[in-house]
Amino acid sequence: MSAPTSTKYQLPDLPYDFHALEPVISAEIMQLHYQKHHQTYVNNLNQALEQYHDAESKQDVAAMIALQQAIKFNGGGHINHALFWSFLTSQNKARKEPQGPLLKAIEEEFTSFDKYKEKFQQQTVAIQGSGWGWLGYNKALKRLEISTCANQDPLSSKGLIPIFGVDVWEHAYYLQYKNVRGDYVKALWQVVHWEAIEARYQKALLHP
Ligand code: MN3
Repeated sequence: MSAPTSTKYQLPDLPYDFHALEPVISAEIMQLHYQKHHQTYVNNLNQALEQYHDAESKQDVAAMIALQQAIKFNGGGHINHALFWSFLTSQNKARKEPQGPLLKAIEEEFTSFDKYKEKFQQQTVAIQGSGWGWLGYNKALKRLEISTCANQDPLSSKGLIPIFGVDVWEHAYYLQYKNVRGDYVKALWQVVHWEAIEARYQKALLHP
């Protein structure tokens, strides 16, 4: 009898071509970011989980604890990037701003969509080192919040449901924007898939 096959995480399909986000994000960046960076998080997550299950089967709690950082980093990298691809779309499909309940909630929280963009940009550009800027939903307080996370920490580590987020690791923009993170974050609004993000917000409202 063969050993049970454990579930392996896999690189999700990219919902568009590598050049779909041009000229905002070059095909070269997309290809490297998706095929190399995201794939590496997936591979390392699977490897860490395999080692974790092995340690668990030996009741080696110390080894299990030692693996938690690798699971957080690579697991976070995997789920953050899977979300990030879904937040973006080609310029001809991207809307300038959200509509409906999400727009209303943004206006209630930040006065206007422009004020939200300004605040989000400010906080996201100011992240020291590598990390992510997020718009999250606080289920307990029933409100939207801007938040930032270091490294690949997932937004769930702050108790928020991710609605929208931007990867500001240098690998996400350096080949095109060099060290000017602000230009990258500002340009990215042109390829935001608000329709998908509105759907995430609606789902978050229903989230148990
Ligand atoms: Mn990245």
